[in-house]
Amino acid sequence: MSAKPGGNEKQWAPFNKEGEQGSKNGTITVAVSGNPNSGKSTLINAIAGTRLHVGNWPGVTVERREAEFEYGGRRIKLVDLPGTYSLSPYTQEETLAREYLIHEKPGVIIDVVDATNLERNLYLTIQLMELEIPMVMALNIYDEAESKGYAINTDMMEEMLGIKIIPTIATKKKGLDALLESGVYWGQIFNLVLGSNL
Ligand SMILES: Nc1nc2c(ncn2[C@@H]2O[C@H](COP(=O)(O)OP(=O)(O)OP(=O)(O)O)[C@@H](O)[C@H]2O)c(=O)[nH]1
Ligand SMILES: [Mg+2]
Repeated sequence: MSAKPGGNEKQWAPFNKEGEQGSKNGTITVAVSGNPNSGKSTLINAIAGTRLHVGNWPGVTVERREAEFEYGGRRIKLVDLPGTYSLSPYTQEETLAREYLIHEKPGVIIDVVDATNLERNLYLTIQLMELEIPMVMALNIYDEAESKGYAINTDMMEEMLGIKIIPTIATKKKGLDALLESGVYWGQIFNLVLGSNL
């Protein structure tokens, strides 16, 4: 996909307007969010491999993993958010995730959902959608959902939620290319809308 109207690089680079931080120096920041144990870290490890840096969130001992790399001609920065069931500011993890999403304004959210536990996971999904940041769902642990015989109608879910859903098996590196492609695509589309001040 070419998301570059009229050849004006400045106009389309994501979140280039003052104060918007989804993209710094042309880098698309992709926040990986989701419930504890949904497979966020496995997914980031599988995508980033040795490019992964592990540190801590400022001032706390909660682990922060991030990775920067080129993908499809764009520079991507993946950030692994602490696992949370909601964005209510009650636990340290929830506060960190919430503050990051609200103040750092990533260009895209990858919402990692445990396909074996949809009902519980979708609560956070709805809260994330309210932030109005472009979002793509990684319907992860899809192998277990299949082996348990769950019939998940992803087309219907996409229609109901209005977001792209990509089944993934992070442990087997399945679906990850489609996921990244989709994330970059939606980040760029959203920016086109912002860039044209609609
Ligand atoms: N079967 C299966 N297991 C998975 C998949 N993805 C992750 N797992 C397993 O799920 C468990 C949790 O994975 P993590 O990557 O640690 O989950 P997380 O979301 O980072 O967890 P927190 O950091 O605690 O929020 C691990 O045992 C993984 O091996 C998958 O697609 N299929
Ligand atoms: Mg983790």
